[in-house]
Amino acid sequence: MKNLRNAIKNKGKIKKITVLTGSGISAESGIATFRDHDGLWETYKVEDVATPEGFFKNPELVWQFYDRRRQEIKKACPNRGHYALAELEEAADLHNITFNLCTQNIDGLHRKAGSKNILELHGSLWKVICMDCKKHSLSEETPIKDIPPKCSFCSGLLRPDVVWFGEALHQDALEKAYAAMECDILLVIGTSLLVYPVAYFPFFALKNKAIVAEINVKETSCSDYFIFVKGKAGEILDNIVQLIREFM
Ligand code: BV8
Ligand code: ZN
Repeated sequence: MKNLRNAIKNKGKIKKITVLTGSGISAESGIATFRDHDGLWETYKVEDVATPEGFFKNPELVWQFYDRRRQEIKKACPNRGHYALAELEEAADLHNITFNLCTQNIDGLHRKAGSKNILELHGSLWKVICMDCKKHSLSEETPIKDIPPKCSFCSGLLRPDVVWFGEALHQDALEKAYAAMECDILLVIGTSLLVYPVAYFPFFALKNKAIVAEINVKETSCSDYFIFVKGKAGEILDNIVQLIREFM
């Protein structure tokens, strides 16, 4: 924390703060991450449940995978880490500091905790798209009665409105995310930084002379490039937010 304090002290006026989160921030809410020892990719093969080819081959299996996550997430509550970020956004707003929260998570817990300016880079578990009429809609039925679910307008097959491997992120989300990386402070929280193009983002921030602090329970392959703060998001984010507020 001392390195972070010194970096912020020497930074001068803070005008823009960005946060980038991954599944680790929801771990203390009881939601499985992807690549930890008990992660989702231990039980399911990525190509079967998180690619368009997998969905085309077996939409039922893919919907069972997402329905199981919806059931888990429906029962989950935001943890102190989510709330700390919502409080940081509030404090930033009060001090006319621009705040962006970019998340790879699709669980909706940041919104539940009160965060407002959220960019869901990989989509949302609670939104669906019809493969036929392309209608986008909200879908909160949990558990899903008829798997795979059909469109109530044209009875076409519905898919989760998430970005699978091999699918491009939505252009506007990408543009907004790159713009958000031009900031004074970037907090990278609970992500292994193994998925692209999101894994590039902290390096864009570095190039823009941002202070990049990585909060994680263990070092990642990128930790040497950032100010690494070891700890659980739900336990240390309050202190980090407190530290940043001192310099607002
Ligand atoms: C694309 C779906 C191109 C929704 C997900 C270079 C450039 C571009 C693409 C690629 C590239 N190289 C390779 C690719 C292809 C691929 C890719 O990145 N592959 C990787 C595996 C090598 N990328 C893509 O396919 C992307 N698409 O670029 O398309 C294109 C362009 C034009 C036209 C067509 C195509 C799409 C990537 C998105 C894939 N979808 N999810 C869902 O089901 O959730 S990715 C999936 O991984 C999730 O979204 C997840 O958020 C994301 C990242 O995982 P993490 O969140 O980091 O989770 P993980 O378990 O890995 O780590 C958890 C961390 O938390 C750990 O570090 C742990 O220590 C920590 N932690 C645990 N507990 C705590 C904690 N930290 C703090 N506190 C705690 N308590
Ligand atoms: Zn339809």
